[in-house]
Parts: sequence; structure tokens; C-alpha cells
Amino acid sequence: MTVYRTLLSLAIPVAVLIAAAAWVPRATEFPAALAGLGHYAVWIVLALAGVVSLAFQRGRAVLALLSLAIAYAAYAHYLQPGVPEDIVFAIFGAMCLFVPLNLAALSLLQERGLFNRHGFGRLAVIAFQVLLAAWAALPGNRAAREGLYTEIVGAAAATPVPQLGIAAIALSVIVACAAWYRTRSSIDLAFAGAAIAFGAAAHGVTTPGMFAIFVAAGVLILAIGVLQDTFRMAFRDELTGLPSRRAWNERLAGLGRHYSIAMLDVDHFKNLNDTHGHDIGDQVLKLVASRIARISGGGTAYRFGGEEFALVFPGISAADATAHLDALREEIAGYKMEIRRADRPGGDKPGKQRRAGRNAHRTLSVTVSIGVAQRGGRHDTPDAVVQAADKALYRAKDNGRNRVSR
Ligand code: GH3
Ligand code: MG
Ligand code: MG
Repeated sequence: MTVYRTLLSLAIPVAVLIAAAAWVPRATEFPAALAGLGHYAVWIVLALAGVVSLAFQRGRAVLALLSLAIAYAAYAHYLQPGVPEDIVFAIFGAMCLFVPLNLAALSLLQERGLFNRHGFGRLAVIAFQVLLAAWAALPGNRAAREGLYTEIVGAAAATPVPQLGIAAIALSVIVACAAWYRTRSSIDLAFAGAAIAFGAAAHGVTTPGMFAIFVAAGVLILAIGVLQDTFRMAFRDELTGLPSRRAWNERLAGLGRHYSIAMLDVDHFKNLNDTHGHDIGDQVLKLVASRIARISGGGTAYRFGGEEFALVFPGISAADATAHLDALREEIAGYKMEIRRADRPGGDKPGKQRRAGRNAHRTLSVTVSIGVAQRGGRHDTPDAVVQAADKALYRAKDNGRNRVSR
């Protein structure tokens, strides 16, 4: 399932990059009168992506787009025939370094919006880069220009991209992919995709249309990343990664004629929170949720709220669902969870003891109670089935917990 989701996430940026590569040879087929349209197309795509990112308050995406927009504007103005060579080299060298480094940095930074001191600070960094590039383009600053083209290895160049730029692009792809692996946020993957797209744009800076097409591809990848992330925020629960209550409501509205529904509640969870703290409670919820997500019998799990989960089994009876739910219940009850002990900052214990405490793990176990009901008889709407499952859950609690009731 996760492998499937990983491949699906990768498919979008890869498809955009392939489409861009296929488009490049055709870029010159347009009549001259239409060629200028491509230039406007890049700005239109940039504007749309910018509006979407601003509307969803994805500050990191806005800054990545700004960085690409500046690079594209610089390309359109300065990387053109007739511009003095010094200026061309300074601008190109600077963008090959700064754009990927910005993408790498943004993938590591936390989302903090744009219109606050964090956002302004990040904007200031990009403004400073523009000044540095302009400074390197001044006739007297030959050393700065040569610095941008420092050779790390002595290999023959098969690309106009300076070696520092290649290193920065490779770094940003690795860093952004690592960030994506950690956060599973589509925007982090989009940063990696945008870095590859920018690398291709820079590599093709002398090929007609190639820079514009690949910058547009990078912008598109970022915009899709923003939309995917927003979708995820709306329909996925942040703590457990399970589909959320909103997704549950939509699923109920779309159910067919044969299904069973189960409501699951962690037993004595308030006790666990009170004894071990809310942070550990959260860790336990995450681990329990990861087991619930792997329910068999074709069931799908949702986080209903708090320590309550809901499951739907299309096409099977409550009796059949019970077998799968009982296996799940047993698995959870026998699951010894390794829990990180919460760090206690500012504790007055000696450092050695504190360090030992930080590395110490403890194991915890919890049980769950489950109520299940099927559609049919008096229970002919999803709401009625949910209520019946809820009643069954109360019976499971009353009968001593750690059990499945119908
Ligand atoms: P029972 O066996 O009857 O279900 O007992 P219980 O303590 O689990 O029941 P109750 O519904 O009274 O308490 C649920 C507790 O779950 C309350 C709250 O402290 C805790 N809780 C709810 N949501 C979260 C969460 O997101 N994180 C953590 N750590 N605790 C949560
Ligand atoms: Mg509860
Ligand atoms: Mg409970």
C-alpha cells in the first residue's frame, strides 16, 4: 500500500518532466508569430501557481516559485544574444547555484507562512541573492564570476552548467527527497522535482525553448504539490496519517447496498494519558493506528476523532467482518509498543542520568474494544448502521473491554 502510494506520488513529477522533455524538440515548430506565446505561457503558469500557493498560504512554495520567476526573468533579459559575456556568465552561474540551494533550504525549513518575520527573513535572503548576482556581473568583479565557475573535478564539461551548480542541484534533489521521505508531504517531493526541472532548464539554456519549458515544468510540479498537500490536509488526519472524519463522511455517502461498519475505541486511554503524558499518548495512537490501517477483509480505517476509529467493510456481513476485527484486536493487545521517553527539558538531574533517560525506551500495551454492525433490516442508512455499531461498542465496553461485539 505504501509502495503503491509512493509510486503514485512519484508518477506526477516524473510525468511532467517527461512531457517537458518531449515538448522541447517541438518548441521550434511553431510559427515565429506564435513563439512569443511560450514566453507568456511561462508567466501565466507562474502567476496561477503563485495565486494557488498564496491562497493556500504555502509560504515555502511561494518562495520557490519566486526564485524560479527571478531566474526566468533574468534568463529572458540577460541570457540573450547581444548581452555582454561577463553579465551572461555572472547571471547564469549565480542562478545555477542559488535556485537549487533555495529549493534545498525550503525543503528543510518548516512551513511558517509568508506574511510574518520568518517569511520576510526568507524573502530578504532571496533579495540578497539577486544583489550578489548583480554585483558579480559588475565589470570589476571578475574574481567573483570565476568563483561561480570553480572546478571541483577536472572532467570535461558536457553541459554549460558550472560544476558548483551541478553539485547544488544534486544536493537539493537529495535533501528534498530525504525531507519527503520524512514528512511524506507532496510539496517536499515537488521541491526535488523542481530542482531536476531547473537542472534540465539550465542544461538546455542554449537550446531554443528548453529553458522556458523546463522552468514551466518546475512551476507546474510545485503547483500540483501544493494542491496535493492541501487535499491531504483536508482528508488525512495529521497525527495518524489515516483518512479523516471528513473522508469518512464522504465515504458513508457513497456506500452501496452491502457493507459492515465497525467503531473502535482504545480502552482506558485517559488513564494512559494521565499516567504517561499526552505526548506518549500520541505515540501510542500513531502505532495503534498503523495496525488498524492494515485491517484485512477489504476494510478501510478512518480516524473518527480522539482515540476512536471507524472502519468500513464493503460487501461483507458483520459476522465476516468480526473475524477480521477480532484478529486485529488480538494483534493490538499483544503488541508491545516501544515508546520514546519524553525529553524533560531543564530537568535538574545530572547530565549523565538525563542522557540515559533520553535513550531509554519503555514498552506499553493497550487494548481496544470494537462494535460492528451491517446494513439491513432496520439499519438501512449509513447513519443507522454507524449508530448500531456504536451501540455494539458500548456493549463491548460493558462486557469487560478488549473484545468485539455485534
Ligand atoms: P474507555 O475504555 O471507556 O474508552 O476509557 P477511555 O479513557 O478511553 O475513554 P474516554 O473517552 O473517557 O477518554 C478518551 C481520552 O482520550 C480523553 C483524552 O485524554 C484522550 N485523547 C483523545 N484524543 C487524543 C489525542 O489525539 N491524543 C492523546 N494523547 N489523547 C487523546
Ligand atoms: Mg472514546
Ligand atoms: Mg476510549
